[in-house]
Amino acid sequence: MTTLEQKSKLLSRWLRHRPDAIGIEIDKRGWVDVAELRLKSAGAGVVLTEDELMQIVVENDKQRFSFSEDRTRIRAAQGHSVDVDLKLPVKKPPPVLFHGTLQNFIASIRRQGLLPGTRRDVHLSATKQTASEVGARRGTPVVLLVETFPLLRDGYRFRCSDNGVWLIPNVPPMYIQFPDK
Ligand code: HQG
Repeated sequence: MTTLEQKSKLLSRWLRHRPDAIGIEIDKRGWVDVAELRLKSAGAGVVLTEDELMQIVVENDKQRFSFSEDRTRIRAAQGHSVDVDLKLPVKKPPPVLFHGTLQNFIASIRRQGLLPGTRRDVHLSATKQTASEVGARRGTPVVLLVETFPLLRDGYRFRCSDNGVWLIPNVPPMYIQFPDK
């Protein structure tokens, strides 16, 4: 039996990284046809009823998924590694944003700045607490601080996903404040 949480994780994987795993098509804006998703998912042995899908979207702790207005399509709000452009509008960020990471990455981040890795963008959080939780997924978190005004002044643009994650293509080291220790 696949639990709802497992189904939600599979959905993250398919909609962000591996549509090919079940043969669904993601359009340029990240949307997948719900009927096709349900059909292909069932074909791969994971039955997603309409109610379950609705529950996954509505109750997801981070609001990771959105339906199109007519509910015929679904997409992940952020975090893609597949080549999509969600066409999120540019938005003015708060003065300070945070990035949660691990000590092991700090030397590299000091040299290269924040890079998106396999994803489309670097993810920044509006609160220190959220950044700390992002870092804590993998170990003891280290929270970096990013002042947004100097980045805006220098031509960088921010976007914000439907679920409140701040996105930027990269952040060079000179804009990052590292903890002292
Ligand atoms: C690190 C979760 C070395 C970066 C969260 C991070 C988030 C570098 C890791 C979302 C580096 C990439 C994304 C550099 C960045 N050298 N390491 N130059 N630049 N890094 O998972 O931001 O639960 O791709 O610090 O809530 O950790 O999946 O990114 O540690 O919003 O919905 O490279 O994933 O959302 O890791 O997390 P990730 P992230 P979900």
